Amino acid sequence: MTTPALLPLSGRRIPPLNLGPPSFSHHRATLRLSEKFILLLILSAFITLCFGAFFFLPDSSKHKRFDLGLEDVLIPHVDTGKGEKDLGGFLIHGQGHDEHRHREEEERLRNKIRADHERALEEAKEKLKKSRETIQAEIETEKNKIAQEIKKKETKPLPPVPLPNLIGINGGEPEDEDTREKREKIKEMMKHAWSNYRKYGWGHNELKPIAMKGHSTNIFGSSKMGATIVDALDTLYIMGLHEEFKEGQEWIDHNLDFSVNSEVSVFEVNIRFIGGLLAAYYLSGQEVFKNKAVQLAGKLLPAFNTPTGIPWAMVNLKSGIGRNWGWASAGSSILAEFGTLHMEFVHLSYLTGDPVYFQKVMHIRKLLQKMDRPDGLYPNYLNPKTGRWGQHHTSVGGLGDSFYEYLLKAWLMSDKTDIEARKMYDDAIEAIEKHLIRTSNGGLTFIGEWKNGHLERKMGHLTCFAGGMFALGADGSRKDKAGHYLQLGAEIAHTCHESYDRTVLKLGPEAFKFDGGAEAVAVRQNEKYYILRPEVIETYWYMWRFTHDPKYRQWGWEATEAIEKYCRVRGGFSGIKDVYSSAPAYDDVQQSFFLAETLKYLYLLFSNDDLLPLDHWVFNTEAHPLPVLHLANTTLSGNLDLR
Ligand code: DMJ
Repeated sequence: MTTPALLPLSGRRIPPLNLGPPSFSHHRATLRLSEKFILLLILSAFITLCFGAFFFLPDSSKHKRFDLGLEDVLIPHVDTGKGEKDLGGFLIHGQGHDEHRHREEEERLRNKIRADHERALEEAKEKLKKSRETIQAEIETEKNKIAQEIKKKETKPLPPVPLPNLIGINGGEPEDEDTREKREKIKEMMKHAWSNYRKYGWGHNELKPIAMKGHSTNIFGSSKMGATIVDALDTLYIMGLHEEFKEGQEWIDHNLDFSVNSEVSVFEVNIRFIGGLLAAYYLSGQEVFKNKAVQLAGKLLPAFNTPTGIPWAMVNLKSGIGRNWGWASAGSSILAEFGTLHMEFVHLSYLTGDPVYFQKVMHIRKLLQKMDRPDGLYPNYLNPKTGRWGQHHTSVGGLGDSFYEYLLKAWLMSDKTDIEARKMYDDAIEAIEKHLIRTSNGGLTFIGEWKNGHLERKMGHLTCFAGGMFALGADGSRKDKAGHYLQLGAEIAHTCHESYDRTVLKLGPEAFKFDGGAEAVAVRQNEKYYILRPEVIETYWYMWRFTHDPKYRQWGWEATEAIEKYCRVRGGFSGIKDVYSSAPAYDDVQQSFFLAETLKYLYLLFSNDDLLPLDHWVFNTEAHPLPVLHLANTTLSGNLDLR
């Protein structure tokens, strides 16, 4: 919007009407714009009045009137030092000067005032001639400009941080033809999943591959946050799918916005979005990912405003109001949710130099350390108001799983200096082995669920990740029990493979029993589904890395073929409702973790070990690789000295 030239005498434009500080709300900005029009009209009227007065007042009072009126409003007081006033290049002299020159000057002055006045009126008329739509569009543009300025001011530049050792971010090409072909096939599956999401679900959180449209669940809130894009980025990167990676980057740069009135799961957003963005940043070095991760983390912080500092399960990104899931025991927060923040939050403090993230997760750890644990086990539920445990249920599967994983990984990502985390992991695993791990009648090792002192002989697909965790934690274990833990990992991998092998489709059910004659099979109808989960393949991959036993690649390939045969549809990949049925129904969801985890672990299983080596990278629970940080002390002080 242009401002009419209100410059009657001084030749100096009156500056455009001040729009106020950019922190004013958009609403205020709209009002200011309307005020501008009103002011414009008042000023025009005022000039007309003065102009008229100039002609009708007696001669002697003209200059005086001029001084008192227009000068005060429009003319800067510039003292020339010669008893004269410089009025925009017109010198008005005192009495006794030549009458003729005086008239001429007066005439010129009058003409100038008239011309300026007419121009101002013309411009004002032009403005008022504009249609309502044009004016509204101009107001919108102005509002957007202000919003952009506010945004710019809010995004403080982050301090430059030396990148940790980033070894093996591409490569891994296998020598033998057969493995290379398998790896290529998995890459092709990734392309199929991505291109269909690109075509039918772009910007939505997930894809419905049968209906060929976008999909979402309540964990992502009510907004389109492109969960699949963020979750898939690092898989695209390591597969060398750089075009697709760029597409994702552009979407994130232009569309990923966290100022939305949407209630999201703190845990899911942390592992998928913050984890995904951080991994994409480390792999590609593109600042946009780091900035978005930090913006989002800021939106999660209000979730920690509870009487204990144990975060709520959900937070509204706009209002910062948090709450817990209605189904969780007596308003509790969930162990696997508030206990799966450490890796990402330590990286956030590392990248920003702001200890707040580190302090939040260390506070949780301190609180847990102080609490009594029934039978040495961590219950799945903790009330964030009272700081007391809810129901005494313990699981290495759903509701508990990644809490244990993150204790181990906190130690690994600190270059094994966070010995406090390692101790907590060792203690927890010892109690789990004692109370939850058993051998079935058929000789299968399984991890059951502990419910108020009773062991339920049921294992979830989610629990199968623990095979990989035991193998990963073998090195550095207490009393030199590395061999034992590697063996335990192998046994869990075997059991989970059995759970796949004993189905019709060779894909594993959601949960399987070791009870009443059942051996690694689902009994209840609502536990027979497979939703493209990664945990079994994740364990095959870790076991492959630590043993190079070819059976892990063989099992991984069986799963790949089954996914290709039964889950692949024209519009992507779908979960299936019953792995024991030869004519399964589709659930019509392509989960974002299929691209983030399942396909990534498969690709790594058929790659050489130099791709993302485990002594330099630690994978978060959503398979997003984060580099090991060589930190002095991240354990006890609460003052993070990261550099
Ligand atoms: C993933 O989102 C993560 O692995 C999480 O820790 C639990 N499981 C799902 C996939 O099954």
